[in-house]
Amino acid sequence: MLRRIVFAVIAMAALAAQAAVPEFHLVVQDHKFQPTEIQVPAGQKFKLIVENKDASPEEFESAELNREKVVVGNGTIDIYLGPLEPGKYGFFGDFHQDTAQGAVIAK
Ligand SMILES: [Cu+2]
Repeated sequence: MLRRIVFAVIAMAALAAQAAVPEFHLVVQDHKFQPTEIQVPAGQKFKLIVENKDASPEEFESAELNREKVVVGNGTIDIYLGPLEPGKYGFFGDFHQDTAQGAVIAK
């Protein structure tokens, strides 16, 4: 019983820690990212919420951010990033590289 309570407290603490992370929204529509540039605070963890409004899947990919994550059609994913040094970090949609291009700008 005590163990169960301890787990519950840890789970709540983890949720509270996640809630404190600033969130930024990125939409995929017509195989493009909106917005194409996202400004985030440097030196801080943050959450990128990627919502795919297209019916087809897309993959958020960035060598500079060391991430590669599929978001299914009409799906949403969370990507935890940072802390980042100030600078510009390009990303792209691996399934539609011609049109899906963007960058995270850490300041
Ligand atoms: Cu890929």
